[in-house]
Amino acid sequence: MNKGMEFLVDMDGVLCDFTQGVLDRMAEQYPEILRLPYDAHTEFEVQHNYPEGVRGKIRRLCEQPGFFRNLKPVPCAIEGMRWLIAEGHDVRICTSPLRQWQHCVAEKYAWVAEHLGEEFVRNMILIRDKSLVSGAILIDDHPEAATKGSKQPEWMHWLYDQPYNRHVHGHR
Ligand code: T3P
Ligand code: MG
Repeated sequence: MNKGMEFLVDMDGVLCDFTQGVLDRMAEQYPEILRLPYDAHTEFEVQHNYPEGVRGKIRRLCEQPGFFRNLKPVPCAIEGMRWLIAEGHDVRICTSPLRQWQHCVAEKYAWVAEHLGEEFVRNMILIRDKSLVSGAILIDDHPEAATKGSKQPEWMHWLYDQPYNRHVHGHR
């Protein structure tokens, strides 16, 4: 019998450094926009940390080809995944594609193949409503991950620390 627990692990903001990916593209493409330090990003969507006039430009950076493919792993995240797997847990990735899915979907698969191995790609669930997925624990950086879906989720939300979720009650 499998002694492990069913873990669902989010990608952006947990395994892949989405915010830094946007900051790097801002530096290259819009050096005139003043970039905030990483920890000053207190709004979940990166563009909402910036003045209204530049939000559209910032939002579209993550729709560009190569954005998701080239995100850097969050420090220790890959090691953490390998540890959970080695401990005998049932580990799946549960990530939402952008509505602008054209590059994002295939690039998320390619990212996992590179960082966790081709075999692990079969453990990926791409879905916008994570409340529909079964599992014991969802590790996710979204402050409202447990309440924004259409159903009461089966899983417990473990909030992955990021500057934009430190206001959440019970955050440690
Ligand atoms: P994930 O479910 O892997 O966290 O919205 C689609 C994905 O993009 C979703 O991925 C969240 C992520 N995302 C951010 O993390 N920050 C943003 O500002 C935007 C626009 C998306
Ligand atoms: Mg996320």
